[in-house]
Amino acid sequence: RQFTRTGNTDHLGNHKPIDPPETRFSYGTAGFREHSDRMSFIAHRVGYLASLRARTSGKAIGVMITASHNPEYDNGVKIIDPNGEMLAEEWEDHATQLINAKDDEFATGVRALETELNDPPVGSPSSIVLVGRDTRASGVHLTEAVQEGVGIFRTQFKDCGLLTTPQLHFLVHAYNNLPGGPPTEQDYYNHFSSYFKDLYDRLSPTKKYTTKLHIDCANGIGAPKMRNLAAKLPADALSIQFHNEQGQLNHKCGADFVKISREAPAGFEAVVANERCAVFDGDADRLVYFYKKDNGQIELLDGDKIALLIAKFYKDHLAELKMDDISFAIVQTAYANGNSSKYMKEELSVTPKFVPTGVKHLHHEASKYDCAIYFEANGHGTVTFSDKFFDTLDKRPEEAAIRLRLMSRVINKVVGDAMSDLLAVELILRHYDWTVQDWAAMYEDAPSKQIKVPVMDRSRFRTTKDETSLVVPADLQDDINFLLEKRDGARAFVRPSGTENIVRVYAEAYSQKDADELATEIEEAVKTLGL
Ligand code: G16
Repeated sequence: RQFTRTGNTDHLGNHKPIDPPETRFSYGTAGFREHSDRMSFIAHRVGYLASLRARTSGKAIGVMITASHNPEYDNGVKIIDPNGEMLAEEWEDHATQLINAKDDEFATGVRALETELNDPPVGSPSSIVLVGRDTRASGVHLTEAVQEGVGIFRTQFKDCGLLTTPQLHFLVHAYNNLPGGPPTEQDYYNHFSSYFKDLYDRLSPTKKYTTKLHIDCANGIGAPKMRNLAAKLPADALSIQFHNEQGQLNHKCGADFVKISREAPAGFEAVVANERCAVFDGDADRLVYFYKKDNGQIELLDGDKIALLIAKFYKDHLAELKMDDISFAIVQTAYANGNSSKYMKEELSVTPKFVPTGVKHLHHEASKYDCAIYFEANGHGTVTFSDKFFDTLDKRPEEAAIRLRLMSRVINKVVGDAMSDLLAVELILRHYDWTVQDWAAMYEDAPSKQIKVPVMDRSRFRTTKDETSLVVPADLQDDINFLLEKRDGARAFVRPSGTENIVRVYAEAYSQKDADELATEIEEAVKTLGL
């Protein structure tokens, strides 16, 4: 078993050298993500890099082994920084350099990096790499590859086993920031369930909100972990029916499937119209909701709708408490539905900030405010808070301040977390005594269509910084502009994915027919290029 570019061994023991040898890898939207048979040498080098990050910070660092919403045969690795957030950008550059080194350049690359970082101490008791993995079959083998990489400079290593991605973020944050011994998975359940219970106990009885909830677990790690969490919630708070706990990961189910296809997941055939359904993705860091309508179609409540529900709760409370000196923001990406941004401006008086795709960009922007809600339309998101936010709230005795404080603990502030976001959504619906239909009625989505177009080399597509226009291929952008000129008020863009070998086509128009046609015409234009 080897973990080099030329001696790359997959989890079945097959020798799969990287071919062609000059293949370049980049730390994409969410770390390195590839077919799992190419991941071993990457995981090994990321293990080393994480240990270096742990040594330079003298803290715990996380390595999560997951390809999240991608198919089962893919896998990936991403590094979690000491505060539980995404890896700092300069370290992404170190990672890209190191992973792309040829085998005979690796040792020199390591030496150069050690020198650049002033030879950080070896063997510090506080430096440790915590590794978690989702349910993919290749995860165990990749954990071993990370362990060997961490071992190069004898840094401590802890295999935390099967976890959701946000659970590992939580553990890393807790390890470095909270008193007490090393945190455990149980601490995660205790934390979120106890704040949920405290807030739940303060809410009035409901007339319209019902406790019945279906959850699509995407056949992933969210299934056992949500069961663990649910077992600790007050018995009468939620009556959950679990679906898709054991089958093929993300196959015809999960948040990405439901968001893009706008169909109910497999396994929901018997669910009746109008019942509230929540959907996780493979590693439970995304959440969307839907319900079946009487006509058999689904009404999707995606990340934008979740953002607005949470934003309404925060805005209402901040207004009631007259906390005018708290800076507040909502952060979105180009995929946000136009009507969600319009609602924010017109109904909540908040002009959304736009950043490129990727939680790291949203989180970074959100952190500039005392309280900021960020969500990608695909269901990734959370709320961030400053110390000032909590300090101000701590001094306020009013019921609204207590509710806001508790809600802000129910939310996993370091990263988007399907399980904690679900608890927040359920409490907010209960607070307003809303049905899922009331929530959906906040605004009507502008008709939109997203298509994934497989390509041979997605690096042949490059966009402007705001991702709404292609720099190359320029001809394709000309074609898109031409198609847009024919449709008043429409918008569309093409962007290469950072997680799959596809480009994403997004189109929005006045009617669904127009949005569908526009997206299909752009899809054809992409395919014609044959890139
Ligand atoms: C990851 C990122 C998200 C991003 C998504 C899709 O999600 O964490 O921020 O929106 O990929 O990215 P792209 O459009 O570049 O493929 P996940 O759930 O796959 O980890």
